[in-house]
Amino acid sequence: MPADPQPSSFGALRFEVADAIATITLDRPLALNALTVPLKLELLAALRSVARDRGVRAVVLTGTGRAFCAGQDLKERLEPDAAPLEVEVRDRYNPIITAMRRLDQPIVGAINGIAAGAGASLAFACDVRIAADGASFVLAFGRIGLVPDSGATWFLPRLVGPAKAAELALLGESLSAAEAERFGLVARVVPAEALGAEARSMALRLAGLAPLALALTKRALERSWSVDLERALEDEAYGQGIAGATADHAEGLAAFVEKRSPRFTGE
Ligand code: T3D
Repeated sequence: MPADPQPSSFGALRFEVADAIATITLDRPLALNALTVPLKLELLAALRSVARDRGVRAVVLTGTGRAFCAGQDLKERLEPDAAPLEVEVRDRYNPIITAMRRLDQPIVGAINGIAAGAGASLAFACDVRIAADGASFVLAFGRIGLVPDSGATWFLPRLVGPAKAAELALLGESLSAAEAERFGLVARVVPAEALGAEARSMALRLAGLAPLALALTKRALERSWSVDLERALEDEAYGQGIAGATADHAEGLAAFVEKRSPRFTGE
């Protein structure tokens, strides 16, 4: 497996950090931001860069042009030296999804257009999603004789419920942004021209919160799917012990009493 490229060498992806927000933009608009091997490596490198950077407090993931991401680049897949499917999924897709879910910082998915196949999976792996009014989600895997991957079978039932998940996964029907909002898959739908500002505004709100509390909350929500109530209660108590010992908690209390906005530092 080639070494991870450095952020400065990114070619099919734009990676910018400003105001404590990292913006990762899939940038192959002519191919609807379909995922090639280099793009997957760039995406993983960007996520790892964010994981190392305590100055980044929230992430926005989006795409250039009329699509969020059309999933695997199917033309690349036809190349004679393409890796076997199982290897590609295990070695290149799964680490991206794992990196997204293990990231301490919250990820806002700014779903600017169609999210198909593994592109939909990327959207599902974000912590919250805001969709442009023309966006849609389609588990296109079945249309080419494949099974949903990159976490789609795990995320979708949890996000929209088992019945809708089965319908979307088996029939491969498209889910509009409005329907996605109705099923709770996206937090809100906004006009396309407002998407960037809305996503940035949500990321800024998240960036202003206490980073450790957010990271612990992400983990607790994730773990809640695989533990019983007693374990979840114990996890919450444990998390509260850690969060309660931070300077940020003291700052939150002081700000409340002094009737001012808290300034969280991550300490
Ligand atoms: O390694 C592995 O294979 C395992 C992992 C699999 C994970 C997966 O993601 S499998 C699912 C892969 N994705 C798809 O099956 C979606 C394929 N694309 C489409 O079905 C349609 O393009 C869309 C429904 C997304 C959009 O349709 P439409 O009509 O709006 O656009 P279009 O004309 O089909 O596409 C515009 C261009 O983007 C076109 O290029 P061209 O002909 O003008 O040069 C098209 O070929 C290109 N494009 C779109 N999707 C892909 C793509 N090129 C490569 N790969 C794509 N996935």
